[in-house]
Amino acid sequence: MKTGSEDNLENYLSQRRALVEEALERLIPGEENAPSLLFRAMRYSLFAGGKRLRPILCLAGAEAAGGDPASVLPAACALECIHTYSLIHDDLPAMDDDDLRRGKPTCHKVFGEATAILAGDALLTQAFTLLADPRHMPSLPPLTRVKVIAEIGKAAGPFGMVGGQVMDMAPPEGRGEVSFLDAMHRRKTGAMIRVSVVAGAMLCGGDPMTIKALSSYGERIGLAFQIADDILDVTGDPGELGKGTGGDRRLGKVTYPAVMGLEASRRRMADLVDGALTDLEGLDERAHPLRGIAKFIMERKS
Ligand code: GRG
Repeated sequence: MKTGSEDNLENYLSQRRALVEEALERLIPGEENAPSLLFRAMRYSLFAGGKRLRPILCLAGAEAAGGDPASVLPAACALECIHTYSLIHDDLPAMDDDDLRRGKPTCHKVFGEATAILAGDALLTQAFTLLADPRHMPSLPPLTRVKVIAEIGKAAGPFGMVGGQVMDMAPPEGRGEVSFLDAMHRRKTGAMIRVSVVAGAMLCGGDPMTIKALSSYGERIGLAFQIADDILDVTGDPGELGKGTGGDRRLGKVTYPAVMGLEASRRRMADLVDGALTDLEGLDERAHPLRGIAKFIMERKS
């Protein structure tokens, strides 16, 4: 699928989103399962209307590596489950204490804290069931499956997102450096974005050069995504974002605009996106969606 123009990218994203929605609907257990409260809470947050960036990156990574995007849908859904778990936990009173997420009351506001914690736990574990169960992606070589599970576990866990979240809780005096922000966000936000692209390619037997290029691309757009997020918290429209703005400042968070100013943050983001596009230079037209997504990350409004 070509994504040369903005219209094409919009079409591409909405078609891919539809594929992901359909797969999530099919692969995530329904509310008829017991205990219904848990499945309701999991599905409430999962289907609250996210952009589905990580699963779409997984499909695009598969395509860039010459594979069939539809064949990696279970992994794409697993990535969205992990992401949704992280949002549920991040919104809890013990963390960011947010009332709105994806334009709706947060999970703990609707279901209570204990259920929200458990819904997050259940989404995380269900993600690894989706990845490991040989009924999903049945023709996948077992060693590839295990390697992908290990990569995703590393990105989600203490060496990735969870570690980054803990770094985010560090006292303010240690945090005012761009190098600290980069290190924290590479783990907190970037690791899951990077692994989404890489996992898609690995699952389709991508060659080492392609995986290396996609890994670097993913790392750069992961950081660009976070800078965009920080900028949107200052300049975004709460209606489009589906959550309030100015939260970073209220919580005393050290952000890119706070450390380097808005203009320098925008320049840094643009440089990262340029670098990500350079990473893709050796890949053919099957990497066009990834090129479009890199620009979308920089220009997004939500
Ligand atoms: C609780 C272990 C744990 C980790 C939380 C990802 C994360 C770590 C917290 C989210 C906090 C946050 C707002 C980070 C900024 C970047 C980010 C991940 C934004 C939300 O992701 P989107 O924009 O959300 O892809 P949608 O709703 O579109 O899926």
